[in-house]
Amino acid sequence: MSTCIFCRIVEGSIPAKVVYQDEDTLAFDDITPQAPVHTLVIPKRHVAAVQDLGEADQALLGRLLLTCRKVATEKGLADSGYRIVANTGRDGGQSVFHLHFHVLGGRHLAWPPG
Ligand code: DGP
Repeated sequence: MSTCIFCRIVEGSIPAKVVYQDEDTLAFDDITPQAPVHTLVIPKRHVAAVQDLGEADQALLGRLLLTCRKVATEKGLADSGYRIVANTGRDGGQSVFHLHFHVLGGRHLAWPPG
């Protein structure tokens, strides 16, 4: 069994509120939501962070962003807008080292981030 929390969600050994999935990507609601909509979009294959992606991952990256778009649309954010965030590494505030995009919306999101 994997030691990575998000790999375990992919395997189904940790429960999650799954919003969408396809062959390569999985979307599930964040356990500590920071906005009315807060969904995480991950690759099913383990990749630790954006920094670990390479040229061979172009199609996967496109698929991940299209899944973010699909989640945002299905959650009713298409007109109001939303934010996609990929915290990367220590200074980026990444706490789970399985690549994920946060899809946040349902309220006005301040800028710049802290
Ligand atoms: P980051 O700090 O960018 O690495 O974001 C990790 C996010 O993952 C954080 O918002 C909380 C969420 N999270 C951590 N563990 C779990 C879990 O077991 N289930 C779910 N649904 N979300 C989790």
